[in-house]
Amino acid sequence: MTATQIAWRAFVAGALCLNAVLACASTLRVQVVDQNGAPVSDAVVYATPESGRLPAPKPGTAVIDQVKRMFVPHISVVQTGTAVTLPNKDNFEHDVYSFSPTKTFEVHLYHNTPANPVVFDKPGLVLMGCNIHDQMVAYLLVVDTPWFAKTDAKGVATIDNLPADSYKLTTWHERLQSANASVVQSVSTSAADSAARVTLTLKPE
Ligand SMILES: [Cu+2]
Repeated sequence: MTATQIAWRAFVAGALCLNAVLACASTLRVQVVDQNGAPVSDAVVYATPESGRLPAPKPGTAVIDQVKRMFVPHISVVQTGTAVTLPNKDNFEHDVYSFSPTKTFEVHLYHNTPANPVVFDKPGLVLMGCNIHDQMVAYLLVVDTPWFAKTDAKGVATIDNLPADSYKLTTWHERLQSANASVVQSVSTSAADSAARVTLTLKPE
């Protein structure tokens, strides 16, 4: 985009804002890098309004598969209240459990898709495993905000439909110094799209 196009886009977005508050939402693009400046994939980024005012929750559903003795995806992020189904795509049984205080559960030895999803009703980190296959590990981050994303292979997380406001931007990655650690910084968004950069100090793989 040229400078003129950017200016025009900001102007149009600003004009829309005068007409309807909802039109003020924009996209926040977050670049996550490590201490060496390398892009970090599979980081979770979420934005919480500094005011603490969140929209009424609209919890949805999510899926974490088990494929070839692995959880897919390995990292997930959902809004508090989300019902997560845990289909077993292997032709042998898994026994999925978590001892995490955020959600303690066990889905006993099963094939196919369990009848009942697991509802994650508290925010926090959930570490899941399988009682049969010790190498199976998945992380699920449960967050109180609808504005979250995971970084792609280029270390970029894109949060869409983010109303213009001041936010606490929290970033989590499984290789931070402790599992419950996160990096928090402030970011202000406007009617135009905005960008942020987050640097994480990660343990070696
Ligand atoms: Cu298993």
